[in-house]
Order: sequence, then C-alpha cells, then structure tokens
Amino acid sequence: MKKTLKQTLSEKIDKQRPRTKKLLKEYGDVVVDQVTIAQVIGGMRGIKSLVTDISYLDPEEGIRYRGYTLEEVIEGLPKPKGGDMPYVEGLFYLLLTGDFPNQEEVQQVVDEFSKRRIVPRFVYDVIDSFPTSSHPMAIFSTAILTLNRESVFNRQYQAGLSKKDYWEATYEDALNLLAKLPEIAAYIYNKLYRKGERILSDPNLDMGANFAQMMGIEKPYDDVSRLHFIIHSDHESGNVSAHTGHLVASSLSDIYLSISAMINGLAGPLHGLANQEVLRWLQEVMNKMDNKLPSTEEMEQFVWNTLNSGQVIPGFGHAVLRKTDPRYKLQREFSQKHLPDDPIFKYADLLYKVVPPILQKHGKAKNPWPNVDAQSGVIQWHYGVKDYDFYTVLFGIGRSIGICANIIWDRALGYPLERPKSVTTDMLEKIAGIKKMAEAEEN
Ligand code: CMX
Repeated sequence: MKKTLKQTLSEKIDKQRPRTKKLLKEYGDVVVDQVTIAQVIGGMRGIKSLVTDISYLDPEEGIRYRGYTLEEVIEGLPKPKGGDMPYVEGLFYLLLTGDFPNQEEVQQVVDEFSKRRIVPRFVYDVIDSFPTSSHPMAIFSTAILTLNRESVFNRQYQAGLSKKDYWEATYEDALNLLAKLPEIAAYIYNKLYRKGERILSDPNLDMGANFAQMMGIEKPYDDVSRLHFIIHSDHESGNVSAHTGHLVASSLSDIYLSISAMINGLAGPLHGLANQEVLRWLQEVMNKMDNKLPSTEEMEQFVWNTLNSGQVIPGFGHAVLRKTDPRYKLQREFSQKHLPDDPIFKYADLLYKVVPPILQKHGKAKNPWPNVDAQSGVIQWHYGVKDYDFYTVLFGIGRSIGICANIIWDRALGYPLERPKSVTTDMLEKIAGIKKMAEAEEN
C-alpha cells in the first residue's frame, strides 16, 4: 500500500524541522535585509521578512511552485483521462510535499476530497439568508467562517493538543475545507445568478470536473477550472491574501477563520477583485463602441481617459513582477487555442498591445505589463460565466489551496505569532535627521 499524503508530509516535516531550528538557534542574528523609510511608509514593499518554501516569485520570471515554473507544473502533474490540464488535487500534493505525485497518489487525494465534500445544511442556510444583491465574496467569506464550528483543530486544542501535533489537526481542517469550497462556490453562483437552480456534485469526479458539473458547463470548462485553480493557488507570502491568511493563522485561529479573512483581502479591487474590474472596464468600452472592435487609436483614448480621471487600468501592474505575468501568458495561450475569435478576447488582446506603452509614457506604474487578472475573466465569459462579480470567488478557491498548504507548514515548523513593530512619524523624522514640519515652518 502506497503511503498517504499525510504520511509523506509527516516525513518531510521531520526532515525540515531541524533546518529551521538550526537557522534560528545558531544563525538567528544574521542580517537578512535593511529597511528604508520608503518601505516603512510604502506598504513594506520588498522587505524580506517572511519565509515559505511553497512558492517563490521572481520579479522577472514570475512564480515558481516548489522550484518549478507553471509550465513544468502543468507538464509534470498527472492528468485525468481526456483532460489537458492536471488534477488540482495533484497540485495540492506538490505544494505540500515538493514532490510530483503519481496517478495512485493523486487518486488518493481525489478520494479524500470526495469523501469530505458534503457541506453541512447550516452553511447553506446562512448563504440562503443573504440578500441576492450581496457581493458573492462577502457570502463566500461568511460561508467559510460559518464552518469554523467544525474545526478539528479547535476541538483538539481545547482538549490539550501538543504543539508538535498542531499541523495534523490543521491538515484535517484544510482538507475538509478545500473539498467543500467548489460546492459552496457553485451554490452561491446558482443562488445569485440562476434563481437557486442547483446541479448536484458527482463524487466520482476530480475537483475541476466536479466544479464544471455543478456549474452546468460542458468541456473544456473542466480544464478551464483546473487551470484557473492551479495558476491562482500561490504567489509567495507577501501578497495581501497570502499574508492575511498567514497573519490570522499565526494567532492559532483555525483554518476557517484564516481563510475567511484572506478571502476578504482578496476581495479588494487592487488585488483579486481586479479580474471583475477588467471585465467591467471592457464591457464599458464595448457598450460605447456598440460591440465593434476599437481601432488602436480609439483603444488608446479609452485607456488615457481612465488614467486622466485618476483611476488605475485593472489587470496591469504588479507590486513585485516586472515582466508579463506567466499566469497571464498561460491563459492567453489557452484563449488563442480555444477562443481566438471571441470578441472579448480580441478586446483584451488589443489592450495587451496598447496599455504597456501608455503606462510607460504615463510614468507612474513600475510594471506596465499585464497580470493574471487581465485574462482570467475573458475565459470565464467565453464559457458563459458572465456574472463577473463571481470571478474573484474562483480566484479564492484557487488561492485557498496555496494558503492552506502554507498554514499547515507554518504550524509544522512552529512559526510564531506575527508581530512587526510600528513607529511614529516623529520617530521617522528623527531617524531621517530632519526637523518636524511644524518646527521648520516656525523657524
Ligand atoms: N494603472 C494606473 N496606474 C497604475 C497602475 C495601473 N495599472 N499600476 C500602478 N499604477 C500607479 C499606482 O497607482 C501608483 O500611483 P501613485 O504613485 O499615484 O500612488 C504608481 O503607479 C506606483 O505604483 P507601483 O509601485 O507600480 O505599484 P504598487 O506596488 O503600488 O501596486 C498594483 C501594485 C497591482 C496594486 C497596481 O499596479 C494596480 O493598482 N494595478 C491595477 C489593479 C490590478 O490589476 N490589481 C491586480 C494585481 C494582481 C493581484 O494581486 O491580483
């Protein structure tokens, strides 16, 4: 009998613990980074102050999961019969262990998810009680929060769980939650946009195919879902959603509290909500153009109008990346293969040509290139998911996979409560060696 994911993970954790312990005990005083005033005021950009082995974001190259590029991940993970995209469950295995699972190992995880997928009735009752004008991210976050009652970690912690075993209870919570997220998301979709008409899940399907089934969308939407969940799963630890998940979990809040919180961070327009903003922006242009494709000059004018009115161009720019996002590229390739003549794809592709030189000329954005959100909604739209408020929920399912993996490892390695230090403006002025503004004006 093959080892289970949990057994494999347990061995990896035993090997990793002494590495972290040694760094902390023997090299704890070694300086990693220095911090400038610009970084302190400017959202802590670039300060190396978090550790994760699950993914690393290179500004030029983009994301690597466990050292592998997205192409390598998609190439190396097992795929379901008839699918071009790999099992999402296999990605979870890779993120947790650093190893590519074989078919048998991935099947074990698929079965685990299938067993744990049933959502308690009280969660549906909470979802049902929301007005239909609510944003799906608020409902999604609340539904996850509601599941906190089920937490294995909380139960065991109350009973006196040893610190070295925190990760095991967290692992159980993570699997229980991840298995339910597609069910919850599809239920929210059907409540808001299909008058509650529900398509039940099929326990024999993998996560991507099952999600397509519950959304009632034909192939290749199963592959669209797999690709979507995989490329959105992790982007190292400093982005708002990942950082929020880690921060909240660091107080030993359970997975449900932590993932609900990270979903709230993802719901901001500068982060995950940008994918709905892209579609909203494109739709406005389409309406003004009477659905005709604008000329390059016309599109340039739309972009300048947005910038001149003091707004950002959604789907472009990034806090870390300085090149086109490989997640954007993968989705563009998918679109070129499956929906080359789609009008919205043509609009989005025209933006790819038009926006970067304009942002360069505008001179503010450090990165003029498109990010993941510039393409993801375009694909969803093509396959009939036109209620773009829902797009960030899809991002949230994917992102939960990476954050759950991170939180399990946080607990395994005993990372402590997060607590950076703040300073006052007076203190910064003193550090800078300048007089306070008021004093300078008086003199
Ligand atoms: N359009 C217009 N202006 C932009 C811009 C864009 N797409 N991207 C950055 N800028 C502006 C910033 O608003 C900032 O202006 P101010 O100096 O007036 O405040 C200036 O350029 C410098 O910003 P930056 O250092 O390049 O970018 P940040 O690290 O501060 O912010 C991000 C990064 C993503 C929030 C920003 O590029 C942005 O707002 N992009 C549009 C929204 C978006 O696509 N977000 C999704 C990102 C991916 C994700 O996390 O999901």
